[in-house]
Amino acid sequence: MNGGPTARRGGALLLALLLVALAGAAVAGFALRDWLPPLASSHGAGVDRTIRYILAATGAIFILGHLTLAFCVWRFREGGAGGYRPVGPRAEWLWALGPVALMTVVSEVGVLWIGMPVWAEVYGEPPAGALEVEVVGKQFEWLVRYPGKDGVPGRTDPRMVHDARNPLGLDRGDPAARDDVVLRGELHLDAGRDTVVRLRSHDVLHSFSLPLLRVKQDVVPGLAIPTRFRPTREGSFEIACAELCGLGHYRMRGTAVVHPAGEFEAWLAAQPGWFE
Ligand SMILES: [Cu+2]
Repeated sequence: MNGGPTARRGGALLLALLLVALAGAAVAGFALRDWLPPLASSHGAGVDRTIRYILAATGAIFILGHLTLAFCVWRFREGGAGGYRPVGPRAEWLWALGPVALMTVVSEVGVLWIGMPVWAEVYGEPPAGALEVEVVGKQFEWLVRYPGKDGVPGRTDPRMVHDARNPLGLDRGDPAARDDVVLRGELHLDAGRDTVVRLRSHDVLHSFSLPLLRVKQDVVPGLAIPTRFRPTREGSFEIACAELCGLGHYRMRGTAVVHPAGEFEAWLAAQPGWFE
């Protein structure tokens, strides 16, 4: 059903306006509020910068695309001034390859340029004096271990794991293991201090996520994966599992307590070892 020239004109105009309105609504949705949660780590500023860059770059392409589409719908409508003209293969290639080249520049050049320094901060060599802590994911909780007063993490053995008595499988026979501090669902950090969290899993894939600290790292069975960050604000922050890991995934949460600068060591010294 084509309708008369007036109906076709009205339809083209309506569609063009709808496309412009969609683009406008998308811009308003992002511009009316800041979607990123408050920031509580130093490298997180770089993560936010990367996210905002991608949003602005792809957003500009999105708007440009919609305006071009709206223009073409109106200009080349049936019976309109532009009329319908088939394009040659050269123009088709240009329109196909142009966006690919543009997206390559946006994603490969821009993201690498802004993101690589952040990557180096998260996965580079930790500075001397960094706080080292182990976090183990298991269905469905986070286990946290500090090496204790001797500063040496003790041996663990999967055969010694007992859900209530020895969740980490600490080897009682290893003197270094006796003073290891083990906590369930509670990670304690020192404000302003570089921290390296070594991540392990007891069962399946998990993902260690501290949204306000912009930390998210997959936890892979068989690997000990370090992730580095420096908390900048004291307080309590949510730890979440960001990888669907089973029926209880939704309740695999914990709390990261960031102590005021200088108070962490006193807290740690007051914690008894698991076998003490
Ligand atoms: Cu999980």
